[in-house]
Parts: sequence; C-alpha cells; structure tokens
Amino acid sequence: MSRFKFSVGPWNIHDGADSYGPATRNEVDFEAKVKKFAEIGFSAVQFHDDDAVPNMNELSEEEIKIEARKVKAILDKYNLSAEFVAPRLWMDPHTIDGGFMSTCKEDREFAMWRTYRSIDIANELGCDKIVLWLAREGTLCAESKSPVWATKQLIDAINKMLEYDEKIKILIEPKPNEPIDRSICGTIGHVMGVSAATIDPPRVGGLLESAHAILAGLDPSHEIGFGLAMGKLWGVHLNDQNGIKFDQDKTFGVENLRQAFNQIKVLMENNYGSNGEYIGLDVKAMRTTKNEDRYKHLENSLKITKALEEKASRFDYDFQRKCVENRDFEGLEMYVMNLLMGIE
Ligand SMILES: [Mn+2]
Repeated sequence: MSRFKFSVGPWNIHDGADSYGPATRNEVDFEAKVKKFAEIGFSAVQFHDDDAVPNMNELSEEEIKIEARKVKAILDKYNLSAEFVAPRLWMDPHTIDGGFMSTCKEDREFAMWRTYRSIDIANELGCDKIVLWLAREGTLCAESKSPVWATKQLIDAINKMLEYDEKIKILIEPKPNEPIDRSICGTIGHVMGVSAATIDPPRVGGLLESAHAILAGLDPSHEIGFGLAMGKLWGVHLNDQNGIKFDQDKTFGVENLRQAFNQIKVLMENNYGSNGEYIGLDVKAMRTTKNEDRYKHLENSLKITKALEEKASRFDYDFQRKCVENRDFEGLEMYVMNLLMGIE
C-alpha cells in the first residue's frame, strides 16, 4: 500500500510513432485506457484540453462544456478523478511560433481562447488545476524575440487566467528546451519568479518533471525540494532520462536509481500529497514495445515507485545523523548504496 495517489495521462499510452518513423502499435480507445488505468492502480487522469474535447477549435463554448461532461461521466464510471487540464498549444497551426509569447497578436488571442476553454473543461471535470507546459514559448532564432518582453507576456497571460476564474490554480511545468531552442521559463526557480510577479502568487505554482530537470542539468530531487520549500509544488511528472538529449520520458528510476530514490524520499519527508497532490507518472513505452505490453512501462513505474517508497521508509535517520556529525559522508553514501542494492 502506497501513501501516494497516482495519476497518468492518456498520452502515456501511445502508438509509438516518432519524428523518424510511423506507429508501431495500435491506437487505444480513450475509455479502454481509462478502464485499464483504474485496474492497475491509478486514481486520477491528466488531460490536455483536446484529450478531453477533440476538435475543440470547431466547437462553441457551450458545445465544449457538453463534450467535457461526457468525459466526466466516463471518469465517474471507473471511480477516477481528473487532476488537471493543460492547453495543448504546441500542436496547433495557430501557435507555430508559440502561444502566449507569439509575436502575432491573433495567435496570442487564440492561445488565451484555448486556455479559457481549458479552465471551462477543468470546471466540468471537477478539477482546479491548469498546467502550462510552455513547449513553443521561447526562441528558435535568439534575436527573434526579447526575453524580457516574452517573460512579461507570460505573466500577463497568467494574470488573465487568474481573473477569468477566481478558484483556478496555475501550475507551470518548466522545461529548458525542446521543442524550442531556448525556453523562457526553464526551471522551478523560474516558475517561482513568475509566480511572485503575478497578481495572485498563492494560486501560481509548479509541476516538476524529472526528465525536464535533468535536461536543465539539475537534480530533480533538488528541484522538487525547492518547490516544496516554497509551498508551491502542486504536481510532479516522475520519469527518467539518460543524459542531456531529447526528452525520453523513461520508466521512473531505470536510469538514475539513486536520484529516483531521493525524489521519493524528499516527497515523503515533506508530506507531499497531504493537500490532495498526485504523483503523476509521465512515462513513455519504448518504440519496440508490442501491443500486448503497452501498459508495462506504467506498471513498472508504479512498482519501482512503491519499492523506493519502502526503501525510503526504512532509511536510518539516526545513522545518517551520526555520519553527518562525524563528517563520514563516505559511510553515509555506502549505507545508501547498500540500502538500494538490498545488502543489509
Ligand atoms: Mn518529458
């Protein structure tokens, strides 16, 4: 039994297509995914706006709410909650050069329209969190945009969201690059700066993804710790990443087991989840994975998370204190290695 509640997105069951080749698995129907998520131990689903309401650009505001209610009925059927809604601005022809930071006024207005509709969808799904993954917000050509102007555009856009709905919370999911060359809000530290500059900082926080922190050259457990220290870590996307390359979204813990242990440990030490926060497992199956194994990366991430939770619950804080007092960090490090290797 885990102390945590877990969440997952429909995109975590994917057909395997990438930039260099076609699909390797069949598509899975939304309800079939949701049913399986509930079976394997998830209690909430994360949504892009158009995961909940496909083709939403062609629908009226009222039609969008009606479609969202149908999704809520599916969640209710399997006793799942919705964790958040994220406007998917990076896939749309209107936001080729970004949304909130686009140099085109019409594109910025479109980005706000989608974000307001995401808030409407969140209300229909019974959740109070909007996640901003700022995928194309930054520059491909460094001189094309002022980073000062772009940062202020982001703050203005968040202020409009806060004014649109007095209860909604905004979570920025920072990432330093990809698909953009240079992003504007790359780490949890940036998120805290943006939060402080808005009209309602208590409603603006962060969601930390392990792979994104590694891409920024940082340790995810310290990014998590920084957000927790500020009282503004309201979501996590635990996964893993082999070095600084394309965003891999590997099964949690498979590359950096000690880092994964420390992410779970810092979350446990600070009672993450006590305000209803979920552990999101934002993991992707390998392209070679067969249809029948398409949920294995999720099941494995859950197993590894729970195993690390068990290891962290046995962490010997008395021994740790003695090692620190004696400045025996070699001894402490070997203790952690033995704990992780199962050598008692
Ligand atoms: Mn990722």
